[in-house]
Amino acid sequence: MKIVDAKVIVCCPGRNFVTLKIVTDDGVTGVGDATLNGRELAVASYLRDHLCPLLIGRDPRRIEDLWQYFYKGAYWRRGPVTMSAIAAVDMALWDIKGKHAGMPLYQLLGGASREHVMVYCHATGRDIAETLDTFEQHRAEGFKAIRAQCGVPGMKSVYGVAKGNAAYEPATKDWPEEQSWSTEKYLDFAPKLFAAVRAKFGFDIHLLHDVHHRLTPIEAARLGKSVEDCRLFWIEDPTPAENQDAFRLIRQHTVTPIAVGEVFNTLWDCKQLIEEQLIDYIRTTVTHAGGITHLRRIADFAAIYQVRTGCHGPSDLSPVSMGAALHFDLWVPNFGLQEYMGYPAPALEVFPHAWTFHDGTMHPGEVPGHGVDIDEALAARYPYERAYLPVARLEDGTLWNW
Ligand code: GCO
Ligand code: MG
Repeated sequence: MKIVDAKVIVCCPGRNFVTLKIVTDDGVTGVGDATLNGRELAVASYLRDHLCPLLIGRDPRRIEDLWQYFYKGAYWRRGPVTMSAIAAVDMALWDIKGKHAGMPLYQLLGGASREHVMVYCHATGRDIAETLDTFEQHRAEGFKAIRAQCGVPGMKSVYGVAKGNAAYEPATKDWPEEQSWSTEKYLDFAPKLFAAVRAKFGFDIHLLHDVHHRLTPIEAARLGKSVEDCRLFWIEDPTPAENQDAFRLIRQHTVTPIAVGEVFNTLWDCKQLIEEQLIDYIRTTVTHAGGITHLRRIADFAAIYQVRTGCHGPSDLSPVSMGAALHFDLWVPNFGLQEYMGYPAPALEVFPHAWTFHDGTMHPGEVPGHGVDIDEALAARYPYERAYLPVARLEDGTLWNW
């Protein structure tokens, strides 16, 4: 059995996605997601110019060996571009293996550890009243876990809040949006949002929140401590995590659970966070952290320290990544929660998928492989459009963490 074709498809059905499609000599195909929001073409080139030529003629069944070949063989290890490209190859090969075996991916991993996968969605609003309204809508849709984000009085814009009535989409066409940030205003306001959610909905629903890297460790400690009564499921990315030591300080002060890792690419980015039990949930994804092959290693390592998974699942990872993630989630013993932000309607048409949503949970389906494909003819009708993530500045103009 041999790989006879490997092609990269870049399309924009509502937002940009990079997809790798691998074809074998017996006609079986597999697809993988390689989307890196705002830097899509860098991964497309890494795949087209460097990995795809090396795939031709290889045995697609040797997933582990090809992973090691591309990881160790590049000499230049890690990083989001490299690891997203390797992930796309890995995801496509697992898809092919499942199709050959006639089994859904979760069966190849070891079978289901649960009946279904609990997912969380986003409730956002310009003010508390609007956020409570969207929270209520999502609760009515069946969600058992909801993330709350809200505009902050005195700040023009803030992470996680959509403009107008559109669904939240951080990337803007042609040029990065400049947002402003005030830690003082945010820290004064955020506890009021969580208290309002608990006052209205009680404690019988999981409440989450994303700080999106904006605080220093001591500020994050203060936030976690001040909202303990609201019993959040997690606070996400309270401070940037390049310096893993920083989380020790947060841990000394608060028992609010912490989720980190959507920007991580390998186990090395979170080794200390996990080993020292400085976090509770690891958010690495199939796409950005080297595919099923590497994500499984991260999860197994995390399990030893009772850290659970909480995979990133934004609309800027393609439905292919979502499909693979749901198989992983159904299997992984130390599953915590899966993010499901949803997709623009055209994206769901371009990527036919087997997954289903019911009552706040998802299931990857029983189709062999990961159950997500790409309609290439339809994809061709949505050409790439350059887009960037925003940047954040403090009120005096200093560039801050977005
Ligand atoms: C999340 C994330 C996203 C990211 C986005 C960047 O928790 O879902 O923080 O909103 O900002 O995926 O591409
Ligand atoms: Mg996040």
